[in-house]
Amino acid sequence: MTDRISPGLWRLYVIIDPKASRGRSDLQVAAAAIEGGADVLQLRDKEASSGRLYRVALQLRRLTRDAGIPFIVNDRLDIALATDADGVHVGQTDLPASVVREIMGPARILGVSVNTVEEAVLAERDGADYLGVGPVFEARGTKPDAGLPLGVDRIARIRRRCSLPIVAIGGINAENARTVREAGADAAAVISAIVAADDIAHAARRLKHILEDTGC
Ligand code: TZP
Ligand code: MG
Repeated sequence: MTDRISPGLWRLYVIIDPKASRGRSDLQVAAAAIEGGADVLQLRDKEASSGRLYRVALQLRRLTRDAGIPFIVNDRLDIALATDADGVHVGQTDLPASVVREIMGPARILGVSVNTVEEAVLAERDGADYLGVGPVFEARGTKPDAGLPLGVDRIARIRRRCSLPIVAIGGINAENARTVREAGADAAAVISAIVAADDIAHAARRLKHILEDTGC
């Protein structure tokens, strides 16, 4: 694991998803995102074989360790443990958060996707370290099964009921990033606005400034 800042201090959470990366390698995209100021990196690949996912995760593990930022694996606790990732991120249809916490112990980071206040309260009880809240805006281009946008009001409602750090996700870009911070999110998780950009490092840097400047 990496010496790490706590999730509440994250601002820019970059998700590496090869389906959105326009043919560039996961390693190349990750390196550029880190150059642009990513505070944490997640690997999300819904199609790779376990073997391929493991190899890519190992590469990103080395890269993030050298950069001194946390590395999170989406969905797959086995890959997270096998590569000594800092944590894992699960959704409502993945392995239950309480089970993930029990298997992986207290030291690694557990992120849980929630859509409602009720799910947020349960995730907190089950041992989550942060909540992924979304889709805040339209995100079906990147996540076909994402529901309708929740809007920033949902962030504010969850903020009032839970003390865990909130990572907003879904359709976040340089135009709307400020609004998620103003609604109470600590960080924004971004796929396409960064990994599909012509200049990934520049896109990351721009978003990072916006998220930091909000000063909430
Ligand atoms: N979970 C909710 S929306 C989403 C995920 C993984 C996709 C976010 O991708 P983008 O391209 O930043 O909208
Ligand atoms: Mg999942």
